[in-house]
Amino acid sequence: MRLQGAELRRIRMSLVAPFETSFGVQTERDILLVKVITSDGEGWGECVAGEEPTYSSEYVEGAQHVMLHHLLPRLVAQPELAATDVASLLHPVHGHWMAKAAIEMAVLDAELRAKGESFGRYFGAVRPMVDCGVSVGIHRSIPDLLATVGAYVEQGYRRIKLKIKPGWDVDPVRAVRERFPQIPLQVDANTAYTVSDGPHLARLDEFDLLLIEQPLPEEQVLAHAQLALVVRTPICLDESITSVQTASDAIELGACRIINVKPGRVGGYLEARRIHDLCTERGVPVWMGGMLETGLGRAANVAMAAMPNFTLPGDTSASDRYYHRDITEPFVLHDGRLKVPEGPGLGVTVDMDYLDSITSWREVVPADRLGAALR
Ligand code: OSB
Ligand code: MG
Repeated sequence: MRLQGAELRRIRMSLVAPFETSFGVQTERDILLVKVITSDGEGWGECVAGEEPTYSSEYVEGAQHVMLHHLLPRLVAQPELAATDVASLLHPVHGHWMAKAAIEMAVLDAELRAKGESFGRYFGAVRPMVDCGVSVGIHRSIPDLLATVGAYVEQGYRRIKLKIKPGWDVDPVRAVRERFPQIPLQVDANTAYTVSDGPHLARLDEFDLLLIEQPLPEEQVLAHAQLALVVRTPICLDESITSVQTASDAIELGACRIINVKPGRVGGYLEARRIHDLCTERGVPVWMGGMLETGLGRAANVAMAAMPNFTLPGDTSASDRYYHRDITEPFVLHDGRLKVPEGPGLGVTVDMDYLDSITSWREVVPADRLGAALR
C-alpha cells in the first residue's frame, strides 16, 4: 500500500451537556480528523487531542501542525506502507502520541477495509458486545449530580465514574453511593491531588470503589506507589501511562493495580494492544478509556474493548451521551452494552453531508506536496 495523500479536517461538535473535570469545562469540541488516501483505498483516523493542552501537552492545533509538517511527510516515500510500520517510521519525532495515533488508525483502517477484516477481528475480540460505563462530570450541586447519575443508571450503564477534585470528592461520592448502593462506582481526579492528600483520599475507601483514577500528576509515578500504601482502593493510572514501557515501570513500582487504556494517549491502537498484552501477563485488569470520541474513534475503542483482558466496563458510552447527532451511524446502548462493529475496518460509515456541514477547516494534501518539506 502506498500513501497517495491525506485529508485533514477540523469539525466542531456541541456536547449535549457541559463536561467539567478538575482541569476545566468543555461545552463544544473542536476535533481533528485525518483521512489517508492510499493505493488500496481510504482510511479514517480521529485525533483525541483537546482544544487546549490541559489534559496533556497535546492540543488540536499542535496536532494538526505536527501531522502536516512532521508526521505525514515521513510516510510518503514508503513503497509498501503497513500499519505495523507507522510507529517506527514516526519514532524520530518525540511525543505527539495523539497525532501519531490518529495517523496509524487511519492507515490501519485503510488496510483492514482493503482486506475486508474488521478492527474487532484484527484485535482478537472475544465478545460481540462490550460493557459500558459513563464518565460523569463535576456538577453544580449534589442534587444535580444525583439526577444525572440516576438518568444514566436508568439508561442501563453498568458503571458510573465520577470526576472529582479537591472540594468535590467525599460528599458527592457518599451521596451517589447512598442513593445507588449496588452500582459499580469509580472516581477520576485527573491529577488534581498531591501525595500529602493520602489520608483524605483514604476517606473514599468506605464507598467500595472499583478504583481511583490518576489522583496525582502524571510524572509522579513513585508518589502513586506511596499513595497506594495509604489508600486501600486500587489506584488506576491514565495520564501517566504513555507507552508499554511506562506501563511496565508503573506496575513494577506498585503505582497502579489497574490501567486505563487510551489508544490516543499511547501513540496508537498497536501500542495499546501491547499494553493490554503486558497487563494480561502481569495480572493487571485494563479498561477502555474515552476522550469524547465521535463514532469513528468510538468504533475502534469498542472493538479493542472486546479483547480478553478488558474486564472492567469502559468509558465507551453511547453516541447520545456526547452528541445530538454523531458523524457515523450512532452507537446505541443495549442493556448497558455497545455492539462491536463487524464490517471491514472501523465498520462504520461517515455521513459526509453532515460532516461537511460541521467542518470548519479542511485541507487535502497530495503525497508529492507532503513529501516536499512543508515547513
Ligand atoms: O480523564 O478519562 C479522562 C474526557 C476527556 C479527557 C480526559 C478524560 C475524559 C473522560 C471522558 O473521562 C471519557 C469519555 O466518556 O469519553
Ligand atoms: Mg482519566
